[in-house]
Amino acid sequence: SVNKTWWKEAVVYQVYPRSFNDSNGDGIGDLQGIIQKLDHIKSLGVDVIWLCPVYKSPNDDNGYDISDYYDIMDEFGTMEDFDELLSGIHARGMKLLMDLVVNHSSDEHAWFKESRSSRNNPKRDYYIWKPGKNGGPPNNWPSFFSGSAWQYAEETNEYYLHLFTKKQPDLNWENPKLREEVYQLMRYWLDKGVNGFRMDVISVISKRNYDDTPHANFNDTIAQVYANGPRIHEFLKEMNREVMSHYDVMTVGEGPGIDLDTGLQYVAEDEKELNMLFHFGHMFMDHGPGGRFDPKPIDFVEFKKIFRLWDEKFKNDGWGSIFLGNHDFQRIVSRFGNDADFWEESAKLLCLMLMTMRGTPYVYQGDEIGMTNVAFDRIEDYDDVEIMNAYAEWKAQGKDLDLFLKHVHVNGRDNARTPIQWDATQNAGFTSATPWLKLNPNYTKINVADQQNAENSILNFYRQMISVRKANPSLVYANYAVINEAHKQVYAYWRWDDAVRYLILLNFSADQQTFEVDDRFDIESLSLIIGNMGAVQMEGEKIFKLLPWQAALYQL
Ligand code: ISL
Ligand code: CA
Repeated sequence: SVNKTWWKEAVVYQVYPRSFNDSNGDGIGDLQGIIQKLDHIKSLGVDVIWLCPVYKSPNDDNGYDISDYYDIMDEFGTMEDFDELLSGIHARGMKLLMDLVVNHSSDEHAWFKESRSSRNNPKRDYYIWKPGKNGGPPNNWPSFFSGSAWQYAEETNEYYLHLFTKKQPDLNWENPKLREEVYQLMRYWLDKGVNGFRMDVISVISKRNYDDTPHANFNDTIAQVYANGPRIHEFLKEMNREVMSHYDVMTVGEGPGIDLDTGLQYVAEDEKELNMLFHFGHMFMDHGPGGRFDPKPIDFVEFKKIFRLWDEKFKNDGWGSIFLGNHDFQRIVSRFGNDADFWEESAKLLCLMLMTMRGTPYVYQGDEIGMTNVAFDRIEDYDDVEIMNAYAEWKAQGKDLDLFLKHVHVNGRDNARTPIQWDATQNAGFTSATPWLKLNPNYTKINVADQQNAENSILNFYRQMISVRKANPSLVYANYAVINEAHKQVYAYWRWDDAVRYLILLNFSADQQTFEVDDRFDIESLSLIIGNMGAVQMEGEKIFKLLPWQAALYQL
């Protein structure tokens, strides 16, 4: 929308602590490790750090299963370390966004231990308990991470709901006491000085009736049964009134099943719920009906269309976020770029796209040096619970396990979770011990130290591109219009406001492309602001000849 605020103008950097930097030689990234690298993050020019969960957790889903919301995970350090991290971030003029995971807790949380102990425990109703049906679970709901979403608990002869793993029981948002507990823990962190929250699977906290899902396709079950439940907006308004409205903070909602019809209501300014959303259309477009382990090719024209439709949705109200990857998906250069023949060029092109769209850009750790997907040849080398559960399911069903491993190479979440490649020394400078997840063996070629010294590196391109965004605030708010959306290889768009006009050209292909711009604006006087290989050659008044993976930002 037109109202200007700091979080619209911010560039966010996402840290996945387990894989960032190990300070104490146990093979696991930790808070002191992040503190040691704050100058690296600051050097990018970003404003906000989003820290994936660091709360106390038995780590069934790497911190997305929280056993104490008021404490730090042992492996990551102590509350003193956290306070030091927060003040180190603030001292450098940056802000900190915490991950808020309150659709579910860990089954090792004290609330759940009480809840499962007896049917009349005062905490019973903090979770969702139902009697079984015909000797089985209460309904046919599937979990995100394979199998039924219900787990039987002997103590009380009932089932509890877990949309994710069975160690992630869903919290019961219908219970006002539970909601007050959530608001209280949010205030605890905000009172410490954190600057906002990224809200994990916030789209699924309000449950519908517990009828069977009629859908065979899991994505339909998410969209029509799990997401956008009847009280979701009531809960978010209450949360905003009780908590966020008392602080100058930013919130970004995450969640599958939020689509173009339902998205605006979460972030429209008058609704007073959240500030912005991650939209996921482009993140699921290469998942077949069987989900991420059923890959299909990306439809590039559809990719452009998704960004256009969301931009239209938020142009007068609400706000979007611009991201191409995170800890749940592939490496962006392997997925949307070309990590074989045009690794450097395409990584820079994706950066140029991120920093020239309308919305708040998010950079995931390691993308600033073009880290790539990894292909371990043994399933034992993987760690992610989503991969391991799906593997067990394929095995039980007698399906082709070599094929499964191939799908993991393409789409597994561990692609984005291999440790950050700081330098070319043993273990990439990430740890002095055996890392919790193997490094990508290409760390001798792709690492921060080398790129630090190379003027034209991907790393230095990220720094330049972020400073270009800062120097051109119109890139944050200006109008956006895609040019020739039907073109199968080139993504081109105009950005403009009363003061300034921009043209962005991105060749998403390994071939040279001839591209004609439309005549929305006269392009007689073009000046190149930045490109990944200089200015684009012209062949006529409005015709550009783009080299493979060439990207350029012009001012008119
Ligand atoms: O990647 C997905 C499915 O294959 C997504 O649907 C993803 O699981 C979903 O967006 C929720 O992700 C978030 O919550 C999960 C956690 O495992 C992810 O890491 C987190 O980003 C449960 O807390
Ligand atoms: Ca450590």
